[in-house]
Amino acid sequence: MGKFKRNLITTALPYANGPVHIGHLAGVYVPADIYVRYLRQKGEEVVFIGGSDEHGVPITIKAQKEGVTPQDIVDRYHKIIKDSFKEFGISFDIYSRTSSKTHHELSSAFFKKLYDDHKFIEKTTMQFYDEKAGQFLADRYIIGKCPICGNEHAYGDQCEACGTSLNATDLINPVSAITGNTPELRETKHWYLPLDQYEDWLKQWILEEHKEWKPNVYGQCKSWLDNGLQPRAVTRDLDWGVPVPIDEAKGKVLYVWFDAPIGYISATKDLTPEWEKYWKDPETRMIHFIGKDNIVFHCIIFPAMLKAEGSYILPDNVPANEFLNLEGDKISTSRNWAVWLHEYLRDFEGKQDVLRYVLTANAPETKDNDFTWKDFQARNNNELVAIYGNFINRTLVLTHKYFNGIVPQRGELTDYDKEVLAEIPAIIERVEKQLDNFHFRDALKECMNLARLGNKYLADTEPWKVIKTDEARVRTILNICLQIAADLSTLTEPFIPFSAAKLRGFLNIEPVAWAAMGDNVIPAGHTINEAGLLFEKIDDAQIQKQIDRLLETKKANEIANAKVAPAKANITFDDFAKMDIRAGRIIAAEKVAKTKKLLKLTIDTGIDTRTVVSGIAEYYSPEDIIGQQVSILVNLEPKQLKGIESQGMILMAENADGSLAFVRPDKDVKPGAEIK
Ligand code: B3M
Ligand code: ZN
Repeated sequence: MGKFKRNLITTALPYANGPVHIGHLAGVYVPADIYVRYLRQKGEEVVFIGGSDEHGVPITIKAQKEGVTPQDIVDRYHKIIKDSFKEFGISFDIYSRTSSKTHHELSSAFFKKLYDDHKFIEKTTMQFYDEKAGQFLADRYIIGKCPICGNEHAYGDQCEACGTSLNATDLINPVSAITGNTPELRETKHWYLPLDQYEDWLKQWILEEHKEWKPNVYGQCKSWLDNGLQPRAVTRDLDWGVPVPIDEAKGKVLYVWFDAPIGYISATKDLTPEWEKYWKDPETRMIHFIGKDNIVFHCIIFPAMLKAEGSYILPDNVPANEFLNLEGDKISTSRNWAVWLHEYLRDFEGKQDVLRYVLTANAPETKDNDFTWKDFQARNNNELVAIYGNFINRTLVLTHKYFNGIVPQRGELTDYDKEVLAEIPAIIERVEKQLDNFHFRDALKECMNLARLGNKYLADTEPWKVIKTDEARVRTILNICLQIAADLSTLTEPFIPFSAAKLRGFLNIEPVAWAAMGDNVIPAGHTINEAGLLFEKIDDAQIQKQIDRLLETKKANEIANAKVAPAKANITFDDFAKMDIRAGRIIAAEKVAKTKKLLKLTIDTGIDTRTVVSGIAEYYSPEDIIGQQVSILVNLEPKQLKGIESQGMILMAENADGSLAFVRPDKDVKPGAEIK
């Protein structure tokens, strides 16, 4: 770690306005947790900070939607989110929240210091105001077209499509998210951080001194800095947040992106009285794990705040990830297009590591990536079970079978044994190199190469055959396999900690330090435990259930979003009166042979009993509808359908997805009743 003595690792504070999903896990929390576990195994000093972001418009919008208070919302979701992270083994030293007293005090004092030091500029400007709602429209309360990328759904503070940070007045055709009205402009005073004054310093610090940052992060920073920075308001006309601690600003709160990153500091303060050592000593290495939509806040705005304050360190790196999509579509909370962590845990109990593994193997490190359930299943069955699990299982079973579960003494090594043993430190070194550079996918691939090496060694040496002629040789082979197994438990611990612990249980060993990996980690004569399965196959039915759930969501979204057909031209009353529509009753129903869609219905129309062929077979089965009432147009010209004369038409309402529902009297009426 060179010039540093300790590590401060932070993860973006998710808004406590909904549960967390696989996108959060893949983009931020799993990579951060891998990194932290790796540092801990190496014996480095590290604190791992997380917490909920409980302020800002995302919270108040959600509260308004549900008709509850913002406090209700944050209390509910803080708990759900915190529990999900815990279940997935995200090993925070503290998971805090920005509604805490410490945070209110600290962020308030931070603002006050900048204010007293004349670091802000005050401006009275015209801001969007919604007359009907009776409030200013800060941040997500205003929606319009992004002037940079044309996204129609950009917010007043940021376009999430292109990541640009915006001022509300930049938006094209802005409308209020509360009422949908076009807002008016009203005068209001706010405090601005003059980012333009930090431009030269930021250019030097990022573009010259941090060329090692990931290309996606460096590139975004460069493009903002090249375009020139503007002063940015850090206060808002809202009633939910940290009150601005100056008299003149009564009724205003700090901008959520001003207080939220200070949340990292307050969480550290809640964790330890020694918090200043982490935040003010240049020998601390601070790393922010975030998603790409948060880059501007962590690389430009927060550093400028820290610089203005003067006593804090700056991040050494900001390894932001791109986005994870789900089955080819952008993950979306409002469209329920997500795999929610609490639901995953319900459906795949005890399989946290499978998700951690898949999300890492397929992490959106350099570009957006796609999560599919088929890939999830394949990676579990073909990689975790077939490669890692298979090697461990064979090693343990053979050790029990031939040596009663006692690690055998090795004899003389062949050249091949030496070659295999030499490969272990080489793999460890490659894993390390990838982890040091935040390349978690490649690091995991290398780990699996150790399991592959073990499998190949077993397949090449064939102990199950050799045992018949040369037991001593088998002792050597299994001794080597057990060393590999023990190293695998250490090497994969950052990625799949639950399985690594399980494997240590099978091997009956304590955690091994990173530096102690290699040869002879498990001594001859040591007794291992009864073997179990490290991973289990996931079958098609389990996967299909998830896919079906998504298909249903897609359908529901299509219906919700479908455009209603435009109105037809007016008709006269006489035109309408020409139609003879009656209440009828289905007295018989059967499928029309060799068709998918058609049912042959026998209808009591009150006037007569007649046959109608209706295209409803995909939505209703004959036995379910006999006896039901319908509305029938009785004076429609008869028509031959599949050789049957259809005498009229049943009225149906058609959903956007083509599904059908009967239109019928809402109380039972006598067949023949006129519908008009
Ligand atoms: N709550 C945005 C987000 O959840 C924001 C992050 C704050 S990090 C200090 O993406
Ligand atoms: Zn945009």
